[in-house]
Amino acid sequence: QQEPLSKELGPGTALLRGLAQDHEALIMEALFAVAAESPFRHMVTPGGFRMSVAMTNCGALGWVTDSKGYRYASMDPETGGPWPAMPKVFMDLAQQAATLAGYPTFIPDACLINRYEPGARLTLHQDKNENDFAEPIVSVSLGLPAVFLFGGLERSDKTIRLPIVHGDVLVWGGPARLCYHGINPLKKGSHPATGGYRFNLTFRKAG
Ligand code: MD5
Ligand code: FE
Repeated sequence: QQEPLSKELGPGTALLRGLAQDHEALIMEALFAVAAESPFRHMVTPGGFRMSVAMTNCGALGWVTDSKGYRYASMDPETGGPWPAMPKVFMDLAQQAATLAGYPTFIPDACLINRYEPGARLTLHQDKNENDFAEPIVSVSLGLPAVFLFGGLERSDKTIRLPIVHGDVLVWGGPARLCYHGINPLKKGSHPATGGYRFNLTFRKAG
């Protein structure tokens, strides 16, 4: 029996080590089905930088960035159609994690899927394109391990480094919801479930 509320990360968070492992095969199958419909792409930020992380989405809304800014959109700009539906195994896992963390009414309408290749990283940022910061974010890590950076409410606050591995699920709510965070450059490796990649699913209530 693990302690759901994370002491390392503080109030509002939960670190659920290995929660996604039981359903790993179904999750990977669903992830590849989503990517077959809305492929991974490297988006370009308003500042003109190509992101090293490749992204796609599923659910009613998807996070996008381009020359005009950062936002949630109901259509995939690459396909011109709606994002793929959220697979049931995704929704069930997100709600199970949120419930364990103390957010039993969480119903995500967006799942951003990040794909990291060796060297890919996410610099320190806040997630603030969602409408209601009282809603948590659930994050599921798959494949190669990574080092997660967790800071405070100011960019200059000190950060802690948290190693995260395949199957780990993190829940960010309450006072942690707007904390700065990032992912260190991915190290090269091979994982039985994902090959040379790390995938991360982030479930959000965006609208
Ligand atoms: C990742 N993704 O591993 C991370 C996991 C992103 C992103 O950061 O925006 O796609 S989500 C971690 C997260 C979300 C919301 C709040 C906090 C962390 N936090 O307070 O540290 O690809
Ligand atoms: Fe983020």
